[in-house]
Amino acid sequence: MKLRGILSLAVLSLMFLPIRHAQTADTTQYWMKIEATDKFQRSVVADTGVSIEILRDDFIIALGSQAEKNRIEKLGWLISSYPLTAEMDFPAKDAEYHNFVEREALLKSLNKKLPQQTQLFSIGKSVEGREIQGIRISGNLAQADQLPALLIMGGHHAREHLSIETALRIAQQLVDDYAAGDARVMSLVDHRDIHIIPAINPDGQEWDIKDGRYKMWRKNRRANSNGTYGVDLNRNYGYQWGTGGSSKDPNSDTYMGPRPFSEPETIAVKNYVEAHQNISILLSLHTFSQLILYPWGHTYDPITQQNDLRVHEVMAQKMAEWNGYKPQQSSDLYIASGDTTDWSYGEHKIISFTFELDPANNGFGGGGFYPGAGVIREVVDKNYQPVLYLLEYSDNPYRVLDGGGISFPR
Ligand code: 0X9
Ligand code: ZN
Repeated sequence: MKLRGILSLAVLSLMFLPIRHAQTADTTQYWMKIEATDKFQRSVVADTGVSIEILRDDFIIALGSQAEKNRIEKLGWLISSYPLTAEMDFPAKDAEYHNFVEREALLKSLNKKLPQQTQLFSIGKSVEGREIQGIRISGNLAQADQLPALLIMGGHHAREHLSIETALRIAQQLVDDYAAGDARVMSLVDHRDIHIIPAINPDGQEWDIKDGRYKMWRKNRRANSNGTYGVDLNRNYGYQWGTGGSSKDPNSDTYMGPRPFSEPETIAVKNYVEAHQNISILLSLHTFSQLILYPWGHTYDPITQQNDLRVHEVMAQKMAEWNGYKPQQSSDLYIASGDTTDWSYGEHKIISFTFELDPANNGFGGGGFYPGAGVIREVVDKNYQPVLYLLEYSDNPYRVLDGGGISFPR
């Protein structure tokens, strides 16, 4: 989604290689090339209900239904469109990604490796009844609620498999480094309470890889009242819900749901966060575009509280030194309401970031969401230092400013 210059038409046509139908059998989705050059125009486009997938200097690429395509056409901004029809398959090299069962096994093995410092948990069940599993890592589990806490989540969006894998592998790295006696990691783990929930949307993840074929699925697997499937979990959180950049249409990829926190997955996150008042920093992993985003996302206005704004800015800037991503306010991308971090900051004043991980752009055939297993190691490595940095400052994120501020846990 980054501004990367103009692609040639030949390259563009490759980006529209046919991909399997993203919705139910009777609902065609369309790739659309749309004229939109700044955040204001992108927000108007996002408001139609399409999901914006790629940004270029003078156009964007979005995915949406027939009705949404009509709306874009009415704006006079539709350059071209292609139906999303056939199947998209990827080579067996992607077997390195962990599916639901493999993830459960890996988490169990981490717990076995470090039984005194790790605990497995579930925050609740998904629409289809899968456990939304996590791992808690702390040198003092018995009194972890008294320690400063960091929450890392991945997999709100089904097709963003790399966000799940990165969260999982960061947990693995922490456990391995602790077990190997790494001094910095031991000291951080001993004095912190780390919560990692790799896959918030396990149904979507499993659906997207069913039969060994990627389906470009984004939402959860809620059976909507009109026969379509899915609510966009990153539009379903309850802070300024439904105030822009999300859709009321159940067929839309950015469907906000019938009410805030209508979904078991988002309510589970809400309950978990509210049960752990020591969480001072939250990191929500998504893909792709190489961005570090911070609130607000529902408005172009910056955070009013100056020290909160500065903490987000300074931390984002610092983390960018390691992962090379671009730090910016969420709405600089486009306005979207009901996302995780607007809620966690807006409702709970938790310092909150969304990372849009690799790759930088889509490449060919929708590869942005499916970059292959070859990128996993590099992406985990470049994001490990940012995570250690967040852990370091989770006792009092305001320490990154000169003046200090409130300390955690509150
Ligand atoms: O649209 C989203 O939910 C996120 N991008 S993604 O490609 N992973 O779907 C970005 C959310 C950033 N928040 C706002 N712009 N409000
Ligand atoms: Zn996402």
